[in-house]
Amino acid sequence: MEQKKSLNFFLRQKNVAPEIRSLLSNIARSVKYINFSLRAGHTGTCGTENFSGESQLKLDVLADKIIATELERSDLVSIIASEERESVEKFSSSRAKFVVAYDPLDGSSLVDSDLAIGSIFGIWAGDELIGRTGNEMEAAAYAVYGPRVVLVIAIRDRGVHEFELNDVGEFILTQSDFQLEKTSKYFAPGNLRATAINKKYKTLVDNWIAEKRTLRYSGGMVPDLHHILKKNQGIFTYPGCEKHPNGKLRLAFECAPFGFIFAEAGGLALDQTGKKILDLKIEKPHQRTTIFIGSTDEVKSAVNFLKK
Ligand code: AHM
Ligand code: MG
Repeated sequence: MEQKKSLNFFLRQKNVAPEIRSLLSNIARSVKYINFSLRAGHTGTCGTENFSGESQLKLDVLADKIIATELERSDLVSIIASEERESVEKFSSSRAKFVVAYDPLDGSSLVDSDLAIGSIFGIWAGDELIGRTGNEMEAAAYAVYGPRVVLVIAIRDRGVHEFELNDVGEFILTQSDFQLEKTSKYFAPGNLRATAINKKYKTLVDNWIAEKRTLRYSGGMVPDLHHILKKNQGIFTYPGCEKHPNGKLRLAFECAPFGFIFAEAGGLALDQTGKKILDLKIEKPHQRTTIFIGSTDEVKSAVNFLKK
């Protein structure tokens, strides 16, 4: 019988540096606690709004606290930036080596309808987030809270791997070394309201429909992108519109971590102008960017089509 590999065992086998392993195990613990809170039904709104003016769920606030606590406890983190916090927060630790940017509960408006949601993490060495790019990341990860709870981890030059939370609270390897094909039959078109004005975006989506491609779109970036990795192919798009030329999604908390994960899996992430997401400089924590991400040829051809 094949041996079950725990997260830490697998990372050791992959020769991942002890400090990154240790940090990832704190992140895994926070995912476990967030999952407990979700299952315990800590839903409902707080009556407060986050920095971006979005109404906060009790779970948004709780998930943010759980992650911040685990990161501080790791004693390895100098700075955190969270989608639920206006500015970055400094921790005082003599061992501090990493910056972590995270979206504690992405897609939390989907909780009440029981759709899958997730958490996203980006990890940089050092003690500064502003001025950094996704290219400089050491690792990135996301969790999906769906029928299964999985943690997907990408480490620089060591691939992308999936671990599932089992009944006794351990993360066990379920798939290693994700690799994306260059073309795809799946499409996940975000911000379709942009088609009302952007006729090229409308034609792009119409073409995918005419080609009898398969729509897979849940409204949650994490499960939508996880679908692409699991099927080894797909494209997710979130262009801008007149009112929001840079779209909705955040560079530091959402797009750079996923750009890193997809690059490690042989995929690509570009913004609407054709710049690599991994090359974009983080100028402020809540900076937004458009994103086209997934199978390399699909991403290039979609962005080229919109630019024509
Ligand atoms: P959130 O971080 O406030 O939850 O928003 C991010 C989510 C993504 O998961 C998803 O792709 C996107 O918002 C969908 O947004 P919309 O339906 O507003 O176009
Ligand atoms: Mg989000």
